[in-house]
Amino acid sequence: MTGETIRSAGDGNRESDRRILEIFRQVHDGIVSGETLSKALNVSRTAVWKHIRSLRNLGYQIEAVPSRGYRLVGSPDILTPAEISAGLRVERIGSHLVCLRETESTNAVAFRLADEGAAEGTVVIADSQSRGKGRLGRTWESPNGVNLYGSVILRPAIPPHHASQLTFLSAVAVAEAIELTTALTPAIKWPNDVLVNGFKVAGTLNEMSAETERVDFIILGIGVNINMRREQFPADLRYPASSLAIESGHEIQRVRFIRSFLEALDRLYTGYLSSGYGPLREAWLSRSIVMGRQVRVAVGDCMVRGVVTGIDEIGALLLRTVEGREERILAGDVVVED
Ligand code: BT5
Repeated sequence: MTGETIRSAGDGNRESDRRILEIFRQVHDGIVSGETLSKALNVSRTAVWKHIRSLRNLGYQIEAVPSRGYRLVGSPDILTPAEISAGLRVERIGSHLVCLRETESTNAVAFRLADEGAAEGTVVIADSQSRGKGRLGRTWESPNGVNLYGSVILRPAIPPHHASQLTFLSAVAVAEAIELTTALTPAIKWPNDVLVNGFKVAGTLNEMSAETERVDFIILGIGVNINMRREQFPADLRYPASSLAIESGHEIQRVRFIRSFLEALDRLYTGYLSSGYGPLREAWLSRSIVMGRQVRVAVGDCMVRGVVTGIDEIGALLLRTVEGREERILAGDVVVED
C-alpha cells in the first residue's frame, strides 16, 4: 500500500512477538522461562533473548527474573494487532485488524480492502491520517499517536435504503466505550456526533457500496479524540471540540478504549442482525441531546427550525416547525437553540 506503513517486523506485529506476548498473558504468575519460550517458538534461547530485546525496544517492560525467566510488567500504548486483540471478546468486529502508522484516510483504505473482498469485521486503524475526512468534503484533524482513527467493514444483508440505520451503530458504540472506560457522560447529537460536556469528542463518517437491491459493504469511519491536547486543536473548528483526556483530566490508554469500542460495536451489530433496528434506535435515543429540543438544521442552503419529535425507521430526524409543519431531515448539521 503506497504511502502507508503497516505494522510489521519489529513493530510488535511479527508472529513470534505476538506469540510471546500471548504466552505472557496466559501464565498465572506472569513468569515464563526462556526454555518455555524457546520450545513454544521453536527457536534457540539466543533468539528468544533477541525477541525480548526487540519487545523492550517497542516499550514493553519485561523484567528478567533470576533463574526463573521473564515477566511482562507493562505494555506500551501502541496500536498493533497483538495489543488490541489481547483479550478482545468479539464475534465479528475486529476478527481481522490492520494497524497503520500513517495513512491518508482509514476510510479510503477500508473501502479499497472491502472492494478487494476483505471480510466483514475487518478493522483498519491508523496512528495518524494525512487527509482525514469529515462529512460533506470536510477535513478531520488527525494528529499522530493520540486518538482513534478507525474504519470497520460491514457486509449486512440489507437493502440500501436501510443502510442509514447503521449510522447510529458507531455513535452508540463510542458512547458506550466512553461510559465503560471513563467517568464521563457522553451525549449524542443527530446524526452521529458524540459530545462530552457540550464539546464534540468524536465524529463518524459512513460510506457505502451498493447495488439496487442489496448492500455490498458499508464502511463505518470513526474518529475519537482520546488524548488530543488543547494546543492540537485548530482555532477555527466548526463545533466546540475537546478530547476525553481534557474532559476527564487524565490520559486514557488508547488500546483499552479501542478494545472497549470494538466490543461495544460487536454487541450492537450482532443485536441489530438478530433483533433489527429497534434496540439500536432506543440506545441512540436514550443518549440523544436533541429529543424535544428546539433546533436549527442547515440543509444545503436552507435553514429549517423546529422542535425535534423523534427519528424515523431509517434514522431521519423528525421536526415540528413553528408553523406546525412536520419536516423530515435526512442529512444536515444540527444546532440546539434552547
Ligand atoms: C465528522 O464530520 O464528524 C466525521 C469525522 C470522521 C473521522 C473519521 S477518522 C477515521 C475515518 N477516516 C476518515 O478519513 N474519516 C473517518 P463533520 O461532522 O463534517 O465534522 C468535520 C468538522 O469538524 C470539520 O470541518 C472541523 O471543523 C471539525 N473537526 C475537524 N477535526 C476535528 C476533530 N479532531 N475533533 C473535533 N472537531 C473536528
